Amino acid sequence: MHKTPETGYEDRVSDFLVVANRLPVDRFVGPEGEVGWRRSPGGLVTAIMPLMRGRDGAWIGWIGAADEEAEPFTDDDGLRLVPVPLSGEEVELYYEGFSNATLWPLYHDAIAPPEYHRRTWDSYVRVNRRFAEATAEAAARGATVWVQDYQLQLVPKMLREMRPDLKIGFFLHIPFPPVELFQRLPWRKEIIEGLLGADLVGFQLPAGAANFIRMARRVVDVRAQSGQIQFEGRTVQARAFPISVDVGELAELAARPEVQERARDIRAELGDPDRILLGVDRLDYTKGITQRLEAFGELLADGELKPGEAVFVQIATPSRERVEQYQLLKDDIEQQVGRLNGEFSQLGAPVINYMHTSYDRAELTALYLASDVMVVTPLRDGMNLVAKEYVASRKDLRGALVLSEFAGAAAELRRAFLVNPYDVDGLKRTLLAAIRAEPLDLQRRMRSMRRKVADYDVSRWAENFLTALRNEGAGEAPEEIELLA
Ligand code: ADQ
Repeated sequence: MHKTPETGYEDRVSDFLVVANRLPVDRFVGPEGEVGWRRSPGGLVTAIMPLMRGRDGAWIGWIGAADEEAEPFTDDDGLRLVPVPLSGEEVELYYEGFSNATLWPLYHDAIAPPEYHRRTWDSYVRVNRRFAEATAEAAARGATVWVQDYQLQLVPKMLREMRPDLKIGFFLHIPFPPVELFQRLPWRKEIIEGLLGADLVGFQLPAGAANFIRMARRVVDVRAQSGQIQFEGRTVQARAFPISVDVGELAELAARPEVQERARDIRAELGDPDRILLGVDRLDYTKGITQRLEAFGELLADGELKPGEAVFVQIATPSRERVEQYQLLKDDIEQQVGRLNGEFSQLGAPVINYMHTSYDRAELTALYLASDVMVVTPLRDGMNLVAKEYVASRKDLRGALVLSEFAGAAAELRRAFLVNPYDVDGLKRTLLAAIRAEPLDLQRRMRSMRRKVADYDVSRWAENFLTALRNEGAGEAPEEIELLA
């Protein structure tokens, strides 16, 4: 498709486009060998679908399988999907390499040492260009484009060069790190300039926006005030839009009799212990899984908790399994679980139930309802949706949330049992406090946290972002920026 001189971009149809590393669908092969696409569950697609209705929306992304080409297609809900192909080598270099072995650890305070390789960077540039080209091909004149996350930080600038008529927004789902860390990146200038190609750059927290503005001042010498950056004759806004969950969906699931029945069954299957502690995470070193299990193990070793009094259920979704740090972590957790169970379990009653698998939304909600203490202790996390999902599903006002101070969610969920996950003694004390809390105290805390989550769910998050992109305004300005600069 080429631009026709008289008409501009009339052969391109979509006026609202989401660009993300992955398409929100999974491929499946039916009983007759036929290939189909199933919508993959996820907050982002749920939030964005209503906004796509009534517009010619399109989603640009990778189909999740290497070396496979697929034509654009429309799914059963009328969403146009535009696949971007990746070769096996690009999956290794752009995705597993630069995105997940460089950017992911660097943006999470270098919890694991980030790797810097020119070869993976080159691939990141190439793949970002391919995403930008696919978007430029599909977007109607003056369309709104919303680019998602750290894998695609160069797309805004590339796309603006190809299509200056577009409105471009970018949202970063993970933290934007402090200058001291970000400046290690050999390609820091390219990334900052890539993001400055957008009209609006959104972050989970005001601190992320502030870090970004400080870094932009350093590397490209821009002027900035109250979240407005002047760059190359344009204004770029940098603001916080804390993401949330689909509160209605979770409330509906939690109210289903079969989900509540399943929650009771889960408790019975675990031997009806006094307290069930639950962790639900992607298997990732940022999530603090080993730290929380260590604290739990010490409580058993100290005799503060008796086996049978409390059971820990840890669910870890397989993730990035070909990246070395993730393989090491998986082995560490398996060893730790084996050691603690060997030491403290009684026959048929393990103290830790560890599941390395994914669950559907109904089963996950049943687990939330079955548990007494939800343990969310990341060492660093952009937001953490599990914490908000737990709150959204506990209409019964029961259950305690133990939450890391270093999760973005802690900025809103101030009535959780907040904890520094690096402090093993603090973690032990906080777990005990949550286990022993009075029902009335738990009710008060849960009521206050539920108000926060109900007031601002994922649809409002998406609407706020898009309104700010359209108008300017909305979102939270990075208030501390003037002091930090
Ligand atoms: P993630 O790091 O993936 O997200 P999180 O926010 O907790 O972390 O979202 C995980 C999602 O996966 C939740 O909806 C959860 O229910 C689901 N999930 C986790 N384990 C599961 C399992 N075993 N089975 C089924 N579902 C499971 C990134 C950032 C976060 C940010 C989000 C959204 O790292 O900080 O909150 O994006 O912006």
